Formats: sequence, C-alpha cells, structure tokens
Amino acid sequence: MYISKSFIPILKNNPSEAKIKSHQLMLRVGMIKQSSAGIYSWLPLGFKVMKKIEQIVREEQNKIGAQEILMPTIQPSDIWKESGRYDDYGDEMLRIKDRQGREMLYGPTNEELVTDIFRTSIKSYKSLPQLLYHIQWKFRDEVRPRFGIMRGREFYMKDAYSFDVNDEDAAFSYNKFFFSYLKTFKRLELSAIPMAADTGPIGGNLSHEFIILADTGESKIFTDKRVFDLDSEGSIMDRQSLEDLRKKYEQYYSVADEKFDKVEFEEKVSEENRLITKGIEVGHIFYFGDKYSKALNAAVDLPGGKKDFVKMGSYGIGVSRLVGAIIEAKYDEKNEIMKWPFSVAPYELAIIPMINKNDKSALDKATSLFKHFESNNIDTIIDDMDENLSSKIKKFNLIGVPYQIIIGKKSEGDLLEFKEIGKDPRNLTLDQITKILTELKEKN
Ligand code: 5CA
Repeated sequence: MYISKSFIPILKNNPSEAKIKSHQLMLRVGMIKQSSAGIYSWLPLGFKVMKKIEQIVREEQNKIGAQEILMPTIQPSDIWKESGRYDDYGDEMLRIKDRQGREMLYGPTNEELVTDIFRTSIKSYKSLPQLLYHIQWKFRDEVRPRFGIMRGREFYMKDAYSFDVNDEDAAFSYNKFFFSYLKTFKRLELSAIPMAADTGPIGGNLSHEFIILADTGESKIFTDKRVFDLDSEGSIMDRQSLEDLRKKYEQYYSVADEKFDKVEFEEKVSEENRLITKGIEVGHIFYFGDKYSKALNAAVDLPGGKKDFVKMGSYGIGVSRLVGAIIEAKYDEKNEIMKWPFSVAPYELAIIPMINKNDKSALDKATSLFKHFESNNIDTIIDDMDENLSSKIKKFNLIGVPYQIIIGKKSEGDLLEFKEIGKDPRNLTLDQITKILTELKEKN
C-alpha cells in the first residue's frame, strides 16, 4: 500500500473530545470515526487491527474444539420472553418493531438464541459437549457510552456457549475457555488476569472477568500481586491439568469490585502483596447451569433413558474493546510512540524513503523493496509522500508500525537502515531483515 493512496486521515493534534489515550490515538490516526454516541465506523487502519485480533481469537477458540457459527444481530422477542429476560434487560435493550408490528430487538448477547438453535437439533447426551461461538456485533444502549470504542453502544464481541450433560463436564468446558483466554490474551501481548466476578444480568454463580491493568480502566480490582507471575505454558487439554491451572490462579485472592470483601482480602493477602488498582475487562466467562436450558426447555436423553436439562456456560471477549485495550497497554503517550504487537499490527513494516524532487532513486529503491516484502507475505506500507524524513518517522511512530526501513542519506550499498520502533536503528542486509520478519511472522 502506498500511503498517498491510503485512507488514513491523520490529525495534526490530539482531538479534545477524547479523554483517554486509546480514544485519542484512534481518532488521531484515523482508525475510527464516530457516527453517533457510542457508535463508530471502522476506517482501514482500525479495521485491519480489529480483524487481526478477531482472527487470533478465532484460532484459539478452534483449538479447544469450539465450532464457529454466525447468528443474526436482530432477534425475535419471544425467546427472551421465554427466558424471562425481556423485561429484566430494561432500557439497555434496543427494541424494534417490524412492519407487521412484531417485537424484535438488536441482540445484546445470545444465550436465548443459541439455546433455541441447540434445542431444535441436539437430543442426546451422545452429541455432547457442544461448544459453539460466533463473532458478531452487539448493541447495548449503555447509559454512559464513553472512551470511544471501550464502552460503545454497538460493539464487536466473540461470544461462545457450552452445553454439557452434567456439572462435572460443564466445569471441564468452563476450564477449556479459561485456558483458551489466557492463551488468547498472551498472543495479544496482554497480561490479562482472571478475577472472580459477579454475574449480573447473565446469571449463574461462577464467573471470571479477565482484566488488564490500566489507570483508565473502569473496573476496580483487588489482587495478590503474585498472580502476575503465573503463566499458562503448554497445550495440555486433559481435565485434571485444566482444573489444576484454574486452581493455580484461584489460590491468589483476585477479585473485581463487586466481589470485594475487605476482611477476606486482608486475611488472605499479606500487606506487601496487596494491590488495589484499576483495569479493563477484556473478557468475561460465566457458568449458569440450567438457567436458560430449563426456561427454554433444552433437554437431552441421558444414558439410563431419563431426560435432563443441559448445563450451560457463556464466554465473552470484547473484540472491538481489545483494540483500545492494547493501545492503553502499549502506547507511550509522552513520546507519541505506539508499538502494536506484531501479531495485530495494521502494517508489519513501513518503508520510508527520503523523497527528493530531482532524484527519484530512493523512491525506486523503496518500491523494489516493497515488492520484495509483499512477495514474502510481509504486510508493508510505503511512504511516498513529499515530506521530510523526521515527520514521516513521527507519523509511523504514531501509527505504530513495529518495524521501519529508512532510505535516507545513511543507507549505502547493500546495507539498509532497519529500525524497530522505540529502538536504535541497525544496518542490516535485505536477507537479514527478511529473516527477522519472516521468523516473527511464523512465531505469531
Ligand atoms: N453473554 C456473556 C458472555 S458471552 C456476556 O455478554 N458477557 S459480557 O457482558 O461480560 O460481555 C463480554 C465482553 O464484551 C466484556 O468482557 C467486554 O470485553 C465486552 N463488552 C461488554 N460491553 C461492552 C461495551 N459496551 N463496549 C465494548 N465492549 C463491551
């Protein structure tokens, strides 16, 4: 992509309406454009990042055996009346009438709809477990939409649903998602900590929020610092090791606001390990047994001939919110340097030639390098604008392309000036650079 032909509407200054750095940066480099309160269009740069995040989320869901489906955004009201949530959901639900006067709604979540899909097709315990997920827009008419896409009214969510024959199997499914979430956030270079949480309008009695630390986060958290040293190495998927993994995390007191109990906190966590801070909720998982299956009559035949309602859980990741969350975690606001994780960067490499009206050689060289990297599958952007080198570099620091090749006065012979954002440039050969980038690509 040539930057002169790209749709990347960069602003000179930070927009005054944005209160937190992710919102500032997203408007500044033209990742999104507000359409109405809490509703945004995604412009090429923002869209690319979100799609890359979505793909990582998808791959990690597939790895635990979840199957992808796609449910509609518009749902009929009757299934919500069956579950009893039609009235409970209140003003957050956007209610619509079609031309026949039928009550419809824009889905804020999908427990009812997926249970309806399940109950019409699955009749026997032999078909369990079923793990189904989709990645789809949701709408919640939030009282206070704010911070750009962080708390939107329309937002992009991955929501998964598990169906099991009994509580024990359901716990196994829950733990698969628990594990898969740790893996997903790690691939996004985020340190997201699972914290015991309330279940709110979703219901049930077991729940974890996955939270990354950020001063601008809306969730208050109380944790034992040692939880940050834990890791989720390996890809072991058996029941016992997954249960052990969850226990490993649960041994440390780590809760979101609503679950906080001062006495318990002070009893369980020594003073030097206490951490009270704020964070961003990037995922939330729930176990609610037969809450929806009972209400919607989703039952299966058991081995002995009896029937029972299936045991369900639901598992959400805020895909659009993650774009902002990664910025909150990675953007150095003071120096105006963003560094996207390689795995989700809008471009992996920027080629920045010094353009001189009388001498097109740097641009020619840039173009041939560009072709080379494109054929090596490296997502590359070339800056063909008539601007000075330092403003070009500043621009790419903001956009956050993690690697740059600068073709200026210093690049002579076979060596190229190669720069990882935020670090000093190095002179490397084309082969060396290609190797570095290809290896990064494989690792991600
Ligand atoms: N049905 C369950 C699990 S699928 C559910 O809806 N859970 S949730 O309400 O916690 O939402 C899941 C995730 O979506 C949250 O962890 C958060 O990352 C994201 N999310 C929720 N509300 C918003 C919002 N208004 N704007 C952006 N992201 C949101």
